[in-house]
Amino acid sequence: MSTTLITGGTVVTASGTQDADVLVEGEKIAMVLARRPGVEVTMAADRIIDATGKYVLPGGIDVHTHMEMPFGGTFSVDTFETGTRAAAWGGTTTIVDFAVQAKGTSLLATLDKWHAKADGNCAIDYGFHMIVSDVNDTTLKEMEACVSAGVNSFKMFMAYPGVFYATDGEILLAMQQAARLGATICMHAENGIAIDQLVAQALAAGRTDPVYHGLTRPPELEGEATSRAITLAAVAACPLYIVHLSASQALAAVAQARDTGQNVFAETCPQYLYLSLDDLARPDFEGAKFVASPPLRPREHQDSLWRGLRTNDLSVVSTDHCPFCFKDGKELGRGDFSKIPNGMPGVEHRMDLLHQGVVAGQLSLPRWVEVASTTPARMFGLYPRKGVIAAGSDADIVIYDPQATQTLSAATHHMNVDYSAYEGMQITGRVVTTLSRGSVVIDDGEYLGRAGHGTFLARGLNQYLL
Ligand code: DUC
Ligand code: ZN
Ligand code: ZN
Repeated sequence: MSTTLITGGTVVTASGTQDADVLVEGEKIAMVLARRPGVEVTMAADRIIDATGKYVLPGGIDVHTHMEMPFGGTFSVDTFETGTRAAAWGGTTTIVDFAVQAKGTSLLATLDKWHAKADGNCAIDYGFHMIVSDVNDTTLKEMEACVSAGVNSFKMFMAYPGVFYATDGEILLAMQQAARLGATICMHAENGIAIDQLVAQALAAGRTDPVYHGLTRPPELEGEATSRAITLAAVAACPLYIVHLSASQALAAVAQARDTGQNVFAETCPQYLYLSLDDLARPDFEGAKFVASPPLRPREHQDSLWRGLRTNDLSVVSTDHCPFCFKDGKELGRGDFSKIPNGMPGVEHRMDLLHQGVVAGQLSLPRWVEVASTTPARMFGLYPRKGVIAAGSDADIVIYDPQATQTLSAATHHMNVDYSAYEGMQITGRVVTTLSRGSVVIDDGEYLGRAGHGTFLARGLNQYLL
């Protein structure tokens, strides 16, 4: 069994920092040994990595990605191969992607299809959530088989009538079944019925630019849907996880539910922390690069999201990575914002953008690791195999240089998409080395991984349930 010793670094976990060396044996962490002044311990290993001056972190876990996702007649442009490679460049060592049930098809056939897309192609480990678009007796039964197959979280949509949308009654049925199974319902909480009316009104008035994507999906309709989802989850006694939360109204609803002790959790994404409606309003159709749902919000929402991350009303940061090229992708919506494919690239830059939050004083170092790795692992049943630097855990380890600087750009990123949402942004901090289950995937500007190294992760219970 090959051994690697990471020496001289500062191990950062959700519970604090420690000057410690980390010994890896095969795919697992064998030992974390604190360094004490005046005490010298020598250990032999096949490979020594000098992490002096660097952070040693548990690999990032991005629990919200869409590789090769069908959307509006097109597909998101990162494959499992290109998307997981880009993730590794940015220090993410696990993704949880969404299998998408098309209406009229079965959940289990959908799961097989997503396994076929990912199997043999991933550079890092991966799991799946299941998107339920069709609630009926068969799907409700199949949810149990999904849980047995390691997929114990189901996404539903209160948006996109006629596509993914589920009625309140259907949501209630799925929540009751999830409650029986100990599964979590992940909710896209926007009032799609009302939004569709606003979209029709805008288009009829000739308001076709990308900014109207944002203006026809007001934050109040995210707040309303979030409250409704929380109420339905309370009635069904079902764990609820609000995905891609963007609006302070939605956050207030989550905070209130959590104060009552309900099993309600929420994530936000870097785009809601750093970008705003002003980006959607960029001229010459450039705003299309920023079309995602929920939309980017007016800047004042950002402060409440950072605060929510500190108070744990927001407990996870994922990316909702769903990239469409500008050319031939976003351009499908020239002259009609409602035809712009919804989604933005981001899987590569989550750890860096959150580290920028540490630099700016928005998050502590342990909280950075907690929202980017440890809590996602616990929330989606991967802990302690993932999400921590401890003996017995998978050796998914990132060596991060907090002093390095970089400029984000499509010219240098590794995602398979022709633009960066953060073009020109200066970041302090950078991944130097990424290990996935003991294998070096990224080292000093070089990709050393391989498609097929990543394995499917059957996930267990949400570890936060009260
Ligand atoms: N919701 C997502 O989570 N991803 C892409 C599109 C959407 O609406
Ligand atoms: Zn969504
Ligand atoms: Zn998504």
